[in-house]
Amino acid sequence: MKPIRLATTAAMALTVFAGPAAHATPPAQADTLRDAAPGGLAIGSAVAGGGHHEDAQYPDPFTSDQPYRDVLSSEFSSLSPENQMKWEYIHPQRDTYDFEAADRIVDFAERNVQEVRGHTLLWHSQNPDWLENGDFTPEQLRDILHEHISTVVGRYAGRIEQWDVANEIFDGNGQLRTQDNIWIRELGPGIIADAFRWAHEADPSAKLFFNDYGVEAINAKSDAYYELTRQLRAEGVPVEGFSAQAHLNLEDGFPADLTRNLQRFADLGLETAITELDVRLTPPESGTPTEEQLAEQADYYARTLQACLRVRTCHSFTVWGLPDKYSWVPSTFPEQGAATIMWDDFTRKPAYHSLLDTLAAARS
Ligand code: 9MR
Repeated sequence: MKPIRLATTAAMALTVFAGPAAHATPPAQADTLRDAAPGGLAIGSAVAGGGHHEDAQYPDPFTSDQPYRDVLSSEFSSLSPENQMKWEYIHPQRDTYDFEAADRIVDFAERNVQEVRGHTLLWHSQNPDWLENGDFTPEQLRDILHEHISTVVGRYAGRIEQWDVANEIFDGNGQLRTQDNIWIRELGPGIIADAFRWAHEADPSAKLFFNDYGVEAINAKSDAYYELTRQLRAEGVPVEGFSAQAHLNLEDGFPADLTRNLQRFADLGLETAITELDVRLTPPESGTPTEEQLAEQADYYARTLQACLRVRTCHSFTVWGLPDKYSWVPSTFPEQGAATIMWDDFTRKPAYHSLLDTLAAARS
């Protein structure tokens, strides 16, 4: 599914039916991110639900907040379930799958001509207790993972553009998570290749990704991905993408070599993507970010988008949710927040405008 091409077709049809007068008037500046994006670049958002929302005052924004749904459909051409396809939600008991929330998102995306990024299949976190504490033999665990991947990827075959097959498998030093990742600990690193093979069998059309945070720059962790993807591809394993989540923090500085880093993966023949962008900051005591913070945040958003625009294989650029009230950030970093591109009433922050302007500039 290529929604952007459809959008272009719709725009062309409009020009045709608008008659000669339309040619005299320059096309209006696109006013949403999805309309402003150049052809071939999907602009996405995470869809809130599950996870930290469970204990928040907003139980399920996706089913209860119509203005939120309107923003998701009007602004974005790609959606990523923030939690709804993770093991603990989609596979709550060994013999039970719960596809309700995930189906809702995929159906919504289809109605609104949006791509979907599937997230995620092999991860150390948000696994159900029955799995983590199940005392399974290695053979049983292998069968469980195989069945899960075949079932979940197979259910949405042809409807999901990109899958985060393996999420966050390396630590900050570029070492495989051999302790906290149940799959790698119990089955060894070879299970990673199998996960990609099984996903490919279940949906040959989906692009299969490694996805992680802290890999925006060239560093030990992104080097580890570079080596692993090179090796797996040489062995014929269907690894097709590398994505940087991009959970940025004004206090950490901007990863200035982001373009160069994505480019080296593109040079290996991989798709690249930005999958979970947000830019957190520590507001002053009033709780409201300063003008300077908002301007700097806008600059981080724009520079991340520019990096994606510069790399030929970067076809997907996703922000990790909005508005601030639905962001995961304050539940994890209590002093920080204001990380998204919209205020709580869905009005646009400077960061939103910087994305829109960057897209408009890329098109012209
Ligand atoms: O945003 C997600 C939040 O609602 C969950 O509580 C949290 C649990 O780990 O996961 C968050 O999403 C993470 C994503 O799945 C993987 N990359 C890091 C994201 C932020 O923690």
